[in-house]
Amino acid sequence: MSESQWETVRVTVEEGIGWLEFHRPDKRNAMNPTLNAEMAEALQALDRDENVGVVVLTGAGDAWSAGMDLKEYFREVDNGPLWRQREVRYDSQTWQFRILRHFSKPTIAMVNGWCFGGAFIPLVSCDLAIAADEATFGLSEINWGIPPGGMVSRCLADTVGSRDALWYIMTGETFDGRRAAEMKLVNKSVPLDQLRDETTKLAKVLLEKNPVVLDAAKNGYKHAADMGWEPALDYLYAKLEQSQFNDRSSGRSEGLKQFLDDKAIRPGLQTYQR
Ligand code: ACO
Ligand code: V55
Repeated sequence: MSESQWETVRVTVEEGIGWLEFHRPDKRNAMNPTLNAEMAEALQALDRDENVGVVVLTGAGDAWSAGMDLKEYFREVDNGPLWRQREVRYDSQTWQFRILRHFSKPTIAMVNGWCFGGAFIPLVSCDLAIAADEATFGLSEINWGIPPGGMVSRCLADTVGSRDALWYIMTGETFDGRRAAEMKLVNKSVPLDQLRDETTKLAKVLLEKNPVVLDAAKNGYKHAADMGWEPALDYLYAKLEQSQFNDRSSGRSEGLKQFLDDKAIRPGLQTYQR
C-alpha cells in the first residue's frame, strides 16, 4: 500500500499490523474535513488488505489528536450553507463512529500524546486502547464555549462513570494516561518509550486468533449492549452461527479436536493452533 496516498493520514503495514496515523503533526493532528474524508478511505483500504489483521490508530509527532479542527471544521463552516455543516458532520461521524466502531478487524487506539474533545470518539470507537503515561487528555469544549457535541458524551457514558465524566466535561481539566487507565477510558497506560512495544505485543495476541470469530465476538458484544435481553440472546446465537458459516477454516471443529481428541491444548489456558 502506498504511504503517500493521502495528505492527512498515513498507513504503514508491518507483520499483520496496519498502523493508521493521524498525520497533521503541525496542527497537533486536529481533525479537519480533509482528514475525516481520508480516514474513511484509509479504513476501507485497511479492511480490504489481506495482510492486515489488526489496526492501530495513532498520531504523528507529539499529539494523538487535538480534536476537531476549530478553524476548518467549525469557524469556516459557520459562514457557509447549512448543507455544508451537515456534510462535514456526516463525514466525521462516518469514520469516527460508524466505520471504526464496527470495523471487521480488531482496532487498538495507541494514545501517544494530546487527546482532546472530538478525539474521544475515535478513541472509544477502537476496541482496545493503550495510552502513554505522559499523554494528556481533556474535554476542552467548555473552555472554548460549547458543550461536548457529536458522540463525545455518549462515548464517555460507555466507558467512564458519571462522576468522572461530569467532572471533566464541566471543569475542562486535563488528565494524564495513568488517570485515563484508572477511569477505564483506556485499558492501560505505560511509559511513552514502551508504548509501541506494548501495543505490538497486544496486536500479536490478537493476530493469533481466528479473524472471523474476532469480528463476530467484538461486534456481537457492541450491538448486544444496545439491545433488550431477548433480542440480544437471539442475535448473539445468530452471530455465533454466522461466524461458523463464514469461517472457512472450521476453527470451532479444530479447536474442539485439539482439546478433546488430541489433548494438545487446554483452551482455558491457550488458543488453538490455526
Ligand atoms: N484546531 C485547529 N488548530 C489546532 C488545533 C485544533 N483543535 N489544535 C492545535 N491546532 C494548531 C494551532 O492553531 C497551531 O497552528 P499554527 O501553528 O498554524 O498557529 C498548531 O496547531 C500548534 O498549536 P499550539 O497551540 O502552538 O501547540 P502546543 O503544542 O503549544 O499545544 C495543544 C498543543 C494543547 C493541543 C493546543 O494546540 C490546544 O489547546 N489545541 C486545542 C485543543 C482543543 O481544544 N481541541 C478541540 C476539542 S473540542 C472538539 O473537538 C469538538
Ligand atoms: C464535537 C465533535 C463533533 C461535532 C461537534 O465536541 C462537537 C466535539 C465529531 O463531531 O460535530
